[in-house]
Amino acid sequence: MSSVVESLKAREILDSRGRPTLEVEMVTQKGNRVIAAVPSGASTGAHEAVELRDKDPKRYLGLGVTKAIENVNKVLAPLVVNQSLEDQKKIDEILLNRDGSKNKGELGANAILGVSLACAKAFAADQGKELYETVGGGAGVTLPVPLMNIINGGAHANNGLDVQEFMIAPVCGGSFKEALRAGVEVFQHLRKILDEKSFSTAVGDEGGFAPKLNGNRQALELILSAIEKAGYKAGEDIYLALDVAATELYKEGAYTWEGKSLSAEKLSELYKEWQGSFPIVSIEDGLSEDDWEGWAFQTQLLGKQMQLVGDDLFVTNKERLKVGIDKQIANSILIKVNQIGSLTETAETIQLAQSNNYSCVMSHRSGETEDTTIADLAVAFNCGQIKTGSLCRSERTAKYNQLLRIEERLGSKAKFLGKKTYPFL
Ligand code: 2PG
Ligand code: MG
Repeated sequence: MSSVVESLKAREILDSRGRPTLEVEMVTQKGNRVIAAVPSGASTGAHEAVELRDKDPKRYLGLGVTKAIENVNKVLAPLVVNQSLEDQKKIDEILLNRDGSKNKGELGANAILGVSLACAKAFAADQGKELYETVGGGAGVTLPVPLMNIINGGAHANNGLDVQEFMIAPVCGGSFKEALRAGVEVFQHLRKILDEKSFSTAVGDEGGFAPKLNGNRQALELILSAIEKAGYKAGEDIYLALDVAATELYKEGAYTWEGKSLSAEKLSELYKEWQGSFPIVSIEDGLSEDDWEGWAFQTQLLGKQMQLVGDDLFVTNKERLKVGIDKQIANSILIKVNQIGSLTETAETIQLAQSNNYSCVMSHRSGETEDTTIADLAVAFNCGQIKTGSLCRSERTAKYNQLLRIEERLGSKAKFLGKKTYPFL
């Protein structure tokens, strides 16, 4: 019996911030039932696909998603029921054509993505396989280096830190499982250190600690102490990574940084100086989403010695990535399924990046659910890196736990590239 959609429906559920999002439940003619939930960002890029919200102040402070749900149930479901699940590209084409807009503003990227991912999951279920085994032709064997966000700032906390995410990248241990353990040990030591210094150990949106510190540099120093206390070597076993999310700091041609106004050049030079003191291997959104000139300068200055990741800059969008490749801007792209809004387009962007030697970092959103799809996608597309938050809060650890299962299932086929992920090291 071939794999065909029997029925689907969307419903309103809650994300990890207690805001509504939607999930799509799909049943196949073979009788398999799957659910795909859609994540949601806080520091969203202006060029992301549209997340459709009701804007009805009487429900969930305007954040309800009943319109998007109606679009799934009344508009998309009739087009998808009875479709074969063998050809994801064709299904996504049907969804995109029905929307017809450039930014999915007609039906909502949340509506379209929910259906797109549910189809992929339903197909895997019908094959009796895991998602990572069917997406990308089943070629996925690479377990990602996890970029773990252990101190939260920016739009994800209210501690006044400019940098949104202070991450560790454990490359040690020879497997994802051992790298995960190293990360957890550092996280637990960081908790102790913060506690001893009478800093808050409460966590931000992505599960990293959110203490009120003297400045961005102190966050890096505390993390280095935690790495040492945990018995690892910074710059050998574990590297540091940042998501500055600088779009949030940008106003009228300058960046507000620790109370001062800095140019793109000055901010880039500061990152270079930091790299002299800290083993920073990757900086995401070091500059703002439309500051192409600044990005060109930064890439010239730093692009040979570290990973420069475009998040708000590229928004998982093939067209924007093409511009970046042509102008030689950045050397890496963050991949967020809901920034672009369908699985096929996500796959195309990854392919474009990989064939132009841009690394890919599969990523969660700050508003997540228990859905673990991105863990499978990271492996399926051999991204080599994943960013899925800290080592607490189940919506974050769920993805790590899924990667443990995948690594175990892959057995001797599993690859963990560790330090080789960063060829410039
Ligand atoms: C980011 C993300 C995820 P948000 O900026 O990279 O960490 O945050 O989902 O709030 O955009
Ligand atoms: Mg980001």
